[in-house]
Amino acid sequence: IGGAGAAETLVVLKGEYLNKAKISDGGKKLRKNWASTWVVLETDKLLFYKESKQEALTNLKPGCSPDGVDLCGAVVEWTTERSSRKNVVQITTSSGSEFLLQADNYPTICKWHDAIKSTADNLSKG
Ligand code: I3P
Repeated sequence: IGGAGAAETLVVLKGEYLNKAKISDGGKKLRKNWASTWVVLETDKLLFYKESKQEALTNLKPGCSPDGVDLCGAVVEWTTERSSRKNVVQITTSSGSEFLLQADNYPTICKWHDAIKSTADNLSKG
C-alpha cells in the first residue's frame, strides 16, 4: 500500500455502537460496568468513543488521542463464562487488560469478533 508515514492506520470496520466492559487492567480485576460505546477497528488497534460524534471531533484536535487498545498480541475469543449476557467477546491484551464486547444482535457481534480476531492474528504473525 505504501502510506505517507509509518504511523498511518486505516479503518477496518466503521464505527458501531457495542456494549463494552473493561474487566481488568494490567492483571488487576475491575468492577464490571457495561456501557454503550462507539467502537472503531483500525489496522492495529480498537478505538473506543463515548459517542459517534466524538470520533470526528477527536481526529480534528491535534494532540488528542482516543481511548483504545493495541491489538498486537491480543487474544480474541467468545466467552460464556465472563458474563451472564449472550454474544460476548473477550479481548485480552498483551499487557493483561481484559475487555468484553457484546451486542444482542448476533450477526453484528460476529462481524466484530471475526474482524478483531483476524486483525489481532495478523499483527501477531508480524
Ligand atoms: C454487576 C452487574 C453486571 C454483571 C456483573 C455484576 O453488578 O450486574 O451487569 O455482569 O456480574 O457483578 P454491579 O452493577 O453491582 O457491579 P453481566 O451483565 O455481564 O452478567 P459478574 O459479577 O458476574 O460479572
